[in-house]
Amino acid sequence: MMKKRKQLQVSGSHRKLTKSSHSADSFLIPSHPLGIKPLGNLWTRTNDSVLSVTTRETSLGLFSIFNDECLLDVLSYLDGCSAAMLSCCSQYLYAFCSYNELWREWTLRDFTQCNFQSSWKNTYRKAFLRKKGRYDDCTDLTKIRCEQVYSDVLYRTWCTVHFHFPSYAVWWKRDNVPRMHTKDLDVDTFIQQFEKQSMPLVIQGLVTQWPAYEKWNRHYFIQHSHDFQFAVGPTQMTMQEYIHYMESNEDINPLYLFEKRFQQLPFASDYQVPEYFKDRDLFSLVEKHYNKRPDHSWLIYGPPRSGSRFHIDPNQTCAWNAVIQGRKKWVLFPPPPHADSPSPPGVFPSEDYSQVISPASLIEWFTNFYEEAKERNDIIECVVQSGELLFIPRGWWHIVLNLEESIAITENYVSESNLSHVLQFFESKPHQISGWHDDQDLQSLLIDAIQRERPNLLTRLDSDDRSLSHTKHPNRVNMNRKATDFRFNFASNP
Ligand SMILES: O=C(O)CCC(=O)C(=O)O
Repeated sequence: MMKKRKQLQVSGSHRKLTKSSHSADSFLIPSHPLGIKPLGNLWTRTNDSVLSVTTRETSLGLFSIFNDECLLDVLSYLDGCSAAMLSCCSQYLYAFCSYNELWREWTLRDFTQCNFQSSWKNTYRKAFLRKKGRYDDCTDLTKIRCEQVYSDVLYRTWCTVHFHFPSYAVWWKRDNVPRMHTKDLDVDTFIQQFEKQSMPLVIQGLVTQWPAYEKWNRHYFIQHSHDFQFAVGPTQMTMQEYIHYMESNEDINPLYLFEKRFQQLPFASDYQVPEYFKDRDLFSLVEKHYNKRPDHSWLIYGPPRSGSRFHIDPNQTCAWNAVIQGRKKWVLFPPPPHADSPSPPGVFPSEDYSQVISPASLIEWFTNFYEEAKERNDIIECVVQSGELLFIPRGWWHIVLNLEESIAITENYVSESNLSHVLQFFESKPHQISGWHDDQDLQSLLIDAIQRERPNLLTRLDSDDRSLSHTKHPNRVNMNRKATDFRFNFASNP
């Protein structure tokens, strides 16, 4: 069925979004289900524009002193019940109290388990009634029209989700990551030319050989996971619940399934660690000797618009990300050589890199910062297609946006190429070690396991480092190792 569209004018902030689409449809903007319009429409209305201005003030009362963004911030301190009561007061309050992202926030905050219904508002209401032991009143809520409400903030989020996202296609075209077919790439070439050179690479012809490539889809996942509770954002869902959420959500930044326990499920045997990484991961030596290791392997599943905000992978590890279904847009920036090197545009790490502030949604980053990012000559970007695998060297910034419903496997590892960085990180930032749920010191276990299995590797690192320390390389470790007191002294690790 064709979606009903209505010709509307758009405000300044929308014009930019609309320009990125080149189709004749560009000027046909769909109407909001509650009848909310962009602010620009207020100024071109002839009859009742004065009345409409008054409507915001009278309709919001004391709340009208806040601009739309602030008002949403203030409302986020409420809970669903107070918001439901407040929304009875006026059309504007109803419109703001219906904002999808607020109901999502309240639901995820107030209920540990949530079975997504047709919207976050309905999900909240049903979870609330269930908590009160009421199973009778579970019909979906009727929507009230808000024809007098003009708000860019309310309109833009909805419009981006339903209309603009596919029109960003022009952005996805840029691609400057080298691609190699596995038949033309032996392990040694990979190590020397990509891993050691810290160069991202797309490898083709590997994932397509896995049973997962043929088998993995919604139905197969449901069939083979039953009641398993997958980690989905801050909550948990069965696969069936998550697939229902993926199909029906209207979130600008949909919840992402990121599950490290998937190795317990039968379908985990449908892929194999590629030869470039297999038997090279030094954390597997820790596992061999101590029967534990940091988290390293994840199943990733999400709808269009979901993905990962800008970050650097934990513990200075390298990673690979294999796309089994869908397409992912990646933007990467190399590791900062110095602590004051520029971060990606719109991304603000704290001084010790333990926290990163960036736009709340991926689309917001692409809308507001991608053009600036494109001007940087160190940007690396690509769309990884299903059946391809991306190698991400240690320390690279990256943002990942799913262009379609996408399934991927990712694993992080430490090899000879990044061992010195990993050890340096453990030494300098022990409180930032991630994915390690044990009281024992990970650094000691890693060094001990390497000493038992690959003693020459530590000797080699030591002598490499001694020669480098003569050149006073600013970020290098200066290692003074004995069997029991392996220590690093180093400059801070960005
Ligand atoms: O969303 C993705 O597929 C990328 C995941 C990622 O960046 C990571 O695991 O570090």
